[in-house]
Amino acid sequence: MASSILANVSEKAKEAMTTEKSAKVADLSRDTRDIHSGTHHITSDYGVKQINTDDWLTIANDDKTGPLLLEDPFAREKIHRFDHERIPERVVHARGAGAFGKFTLFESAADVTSAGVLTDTSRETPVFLRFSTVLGSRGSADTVRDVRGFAVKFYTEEGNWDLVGNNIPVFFIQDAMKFPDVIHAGKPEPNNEVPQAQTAHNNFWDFQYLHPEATHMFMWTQSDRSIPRSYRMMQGFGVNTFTLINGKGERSFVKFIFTPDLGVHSFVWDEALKLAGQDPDFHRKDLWEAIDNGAFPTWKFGVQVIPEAEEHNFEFDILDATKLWPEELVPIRYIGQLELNRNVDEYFTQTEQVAFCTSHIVPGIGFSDDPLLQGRNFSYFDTQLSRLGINWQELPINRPVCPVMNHNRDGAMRHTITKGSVNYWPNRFEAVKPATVQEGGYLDYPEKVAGIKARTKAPKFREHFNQAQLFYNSMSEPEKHHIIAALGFELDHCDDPVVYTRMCERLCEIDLSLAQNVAELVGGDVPQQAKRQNHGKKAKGLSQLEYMPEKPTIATRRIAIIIADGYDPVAYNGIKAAITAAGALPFTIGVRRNTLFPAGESKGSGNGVVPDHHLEGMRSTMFDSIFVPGGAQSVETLRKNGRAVHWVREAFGHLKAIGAVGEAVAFVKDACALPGLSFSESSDVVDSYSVVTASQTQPNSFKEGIQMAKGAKDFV
Ligand code: HDD
Repeated sequence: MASSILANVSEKAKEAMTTEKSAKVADLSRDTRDIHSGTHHITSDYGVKQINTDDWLTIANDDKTGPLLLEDPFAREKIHRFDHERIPERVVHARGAGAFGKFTLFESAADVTSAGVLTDTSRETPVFLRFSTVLGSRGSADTVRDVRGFAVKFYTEEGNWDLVGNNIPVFFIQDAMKFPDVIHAGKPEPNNEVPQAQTAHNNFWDFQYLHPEATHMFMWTQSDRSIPRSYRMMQGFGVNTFTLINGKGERSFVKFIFTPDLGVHSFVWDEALKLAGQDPDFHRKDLWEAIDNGAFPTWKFGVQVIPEAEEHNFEFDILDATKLWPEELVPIRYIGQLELNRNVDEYFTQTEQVAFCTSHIVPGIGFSDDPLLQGRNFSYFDTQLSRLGINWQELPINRPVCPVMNHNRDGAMRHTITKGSVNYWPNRFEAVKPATVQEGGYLDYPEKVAGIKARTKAPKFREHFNQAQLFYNSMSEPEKHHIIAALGFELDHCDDPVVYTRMCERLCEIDLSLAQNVAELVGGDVPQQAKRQNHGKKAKGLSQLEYMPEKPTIATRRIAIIIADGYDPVAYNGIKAAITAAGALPFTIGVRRNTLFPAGESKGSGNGVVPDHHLEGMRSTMFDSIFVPGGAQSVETLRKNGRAVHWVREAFGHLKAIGAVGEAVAFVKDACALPGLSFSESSDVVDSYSVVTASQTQPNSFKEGIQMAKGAKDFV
């Protein structure tokens, strides 16, 4: 199968996965049983071997089946277990996918923190990362327009550090107390539970208008950031402002950032929409397959640091989660790398039961007075109580790799057996006592706090539009078009004129032409005047076009090669070799999945190829690019096949690279034929392919493959 084409890497990766056990993987093996190792018999949960797990004990007669007996403990146990398989899904971020990995540092941040995980460059800290969508329920689709969760559990030597972030650097609200409102407004409406995993409805946009503070974030969600091509190709942000404390006791404010080495890439909206139906597990599978193939995704880890004394030097409040810290003002210092290198063994016990708490920090890291973070610190522990119970931290995926010892006891499903005659401190034995700071104890930063008790925030929290403008101004032209189209789509799904009319007014506070374009589309009043002058400023790092990989690559991209009987074998083999050499994944898509024969060969010749899929089984949306080799008979068949024509047209509509040689060149041109359309000539395309695939290990193979394919005749 095509997915095993990274066979060499894959074997190495698999070996690494089995031999190189991180401290966490070794820890998990204590609780892991393998149904594939050794011979096992089915037993009941209380250990008795069973001889029949299909037939409930009954009173049988020769010609009659009798009533089932309630006395059957095996049948009852099986049904009881099944009835209780589900736990409450997460109230937000219910749908997700996770993987194990490691975190390493290439530069110590000892000048700003004493945290071992951020200062000890010899360490490899095991991590578990769970990606998620926010609004959909557990069975919803991966590719919907939504924020993506990026939650990292660092199993450090000093305890677990949970960094529970998103792929967007800001949030909808400033105060945690509004969280139930923003989520209720985004989730399905309460009367009919519609729509699923969508923000395209009245309530969501009603909320957005009524909360001007949400303006900056909704601009991000309407951008391409909320329809990522892959979890592997999006940034991760801690969002909230945390603090770092160094060995001298000095405190700084900090934001945490992960930037993917593969670059930041997105779908076009039409692809995302279709994929939600065609392959709802697209992102989950993409992550799984990449790791399984040894193409381990990596991110650079960075910090933005503001010394405590400079807290008030900015025109925005640095504790306001609806604001980012522009890189021009606070540069990102990249100090480490995160790599995912191991898939889970079991979804439920690992990805579903993993539980994060923003309040879980380690010495050297602290909170700030960010009012969103403070509320989050209460909420996460609380939600784990209802999802998993009070002993949730004992679950294998959640327990730390460092020793845990204290006087907490009991509770439902307690697992740990603690020996000894005391369970309180102080005790006459001096057993299990607090640590000193020198022994690694967590020291709370002695922050001076004074003020009037009131439900209010500092004045800078009241400005909501500067950064929404900054974001929009920083977009490239195509990104601006996408935002207009996205708002057009979302507000078109709102049938209450109050909602879409008001939203068009709100857009007028960002940019007049944005508001005009959207209002035209959705039927709002087209404004003639801006409600607020656009300041015209731009910032670095907001347009995702700035995040192209250092060396352009097509590695891990999925490329479909479409053929029928009579295909040109030289072109077919050439392009396949080229794609493989570049570390991308070729998938042969045939008119059928039974063997297809090259030009001049027929059944019985022993030659031919068994396609990975057939044209009806897949869609162009599932691939990053398509290629059609020549071969008169093959191309003729494809020309007459409506689905084949649709594949090419659709890929073209999604602006994908399409390659063709020989007879297929005319086919591709005809399939995409639109008035005024022109194609780049062959050599340009070969060159641009070579540029994007130049690889250190096999510098010429891709070119050679392409040349081979090109040798067949014309090339598009
Ligand atoms: Fe949250 C889950 C990210 C604000 C309350 N949140 C959750 C997850 C992510 C985030 C990635 C999924 C974790 C996992 O994979 O298990 N949340 C964020 C970010 C926020 C944010 C980046 C803004 C900076 N969240 C936020 C607020 C509250 C919550 C203000 C409540 C006051 N979040 C929760 C929760 C969840 C959760 C209800 C549901 C499941 C869970 O915690 O474990 O407690």
